[in-house]
Amino acid sequence: MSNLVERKARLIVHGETPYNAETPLVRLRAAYRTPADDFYVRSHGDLPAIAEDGFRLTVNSAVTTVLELSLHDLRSNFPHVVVTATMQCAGNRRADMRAIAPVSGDPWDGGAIGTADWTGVRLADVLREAGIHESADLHAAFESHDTVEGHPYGASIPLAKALAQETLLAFAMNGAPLLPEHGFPLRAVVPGYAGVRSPKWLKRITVQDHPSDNPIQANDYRLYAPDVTAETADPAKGHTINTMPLNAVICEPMRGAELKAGTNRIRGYAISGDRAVVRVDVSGDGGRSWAQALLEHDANAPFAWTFWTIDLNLPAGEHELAVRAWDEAGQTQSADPDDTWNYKGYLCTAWHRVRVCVA
Ligand SMILES: Nc1nc2c(c(=O)[nH]1)N[C@H]1C(S)=C(S)[C@@H](COP(=O)(O)O)O[C@H]1N2
Ligand SMILES: [Mo]
Repeated sequence: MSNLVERKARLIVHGETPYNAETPLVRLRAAYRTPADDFYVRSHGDLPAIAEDGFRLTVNSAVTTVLELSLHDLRSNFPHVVVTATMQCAGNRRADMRAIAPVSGDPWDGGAIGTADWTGVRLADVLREAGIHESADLHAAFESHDTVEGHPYGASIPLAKALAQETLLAFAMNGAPLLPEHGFPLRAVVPGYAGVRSPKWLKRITVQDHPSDNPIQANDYRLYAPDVTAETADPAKGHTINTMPLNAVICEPMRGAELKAGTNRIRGYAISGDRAVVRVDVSGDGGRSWAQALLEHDANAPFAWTFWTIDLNLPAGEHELAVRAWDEAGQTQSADPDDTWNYKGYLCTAWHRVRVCVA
């Protein structure tokens, strides 16, 4: 097994503490299921080292502790399920928004995303075992072992999503125990939602009548209008980012690549949080004309990305490649990052554009 130092060397590291690193795009496109060693890491605080032995997950109702589960209890008392799902940071592609005007946060390119087979138990099974009250206006609030600016990391999801069959408490990724930086020994996996709602290093789950009041939930990961600045932002007026929007990225060739005139293979991914991607258009001339890419999608994985491929005939010269996806509701992406710019740099979904030089 690799160690963290070896894994870091495979990624583009944006920060050491907290540790944040993304997958180079060419490597990302190499496998539909991203190897754990290549999977992006987004952390807000320390990387806690948790021993499996003493580990307990506490499940609380609003008033009392109802369940204390060891990893062994979780593994033996509930059916195991495997869900192939994409995890994506709400800040994926922030670098493209930063090109318009300054934004806060790490300048992620398109590699703050990855897809894995997550093995675990259904969160619904655990919550039902705890005898929770099932009501539409409740929330499942998570608390983790890592510390972020003096508080434990915490986030919540609406109870309906917590009870959805795709939502897991996962102990394995691609068939192996979670790596420490991905949440060992137990994390939530909330497919289709921004990664922030899939807490790693889980400690406690509370079913309550309001969203988590943890700063991560209450203040961060909110979408603001373009005229809102760091000085004027009021979290109450921001929109909580849950389901991820339609997006598409060119993984190959890389920005600035030098290509030979003639047929060139262009490859990438497309993704939507809760709708199927039905079409991907690729342009070799900055969006003046488009051709349809070939799609590759695991039919058993509604919450996983779509890979796409196209062979474009490119004459000599400078070209701007562009990609845009379409979803089953007939929605597509905006042409420019100006359209959705926000000072936090979240949800950058403009056409991904890659300039290349063809000789
Ligand atoms: N406990 C904890 N869980 C967390 C985070 C964190 O910092 N602490 N980061 C979240 C964010 S913003 C993302 S995008 C995903 C990233 O998961 P990964 O590092 O396994 O790729 O984890 C989420 N879960
Ligand atoms: Mo994230």
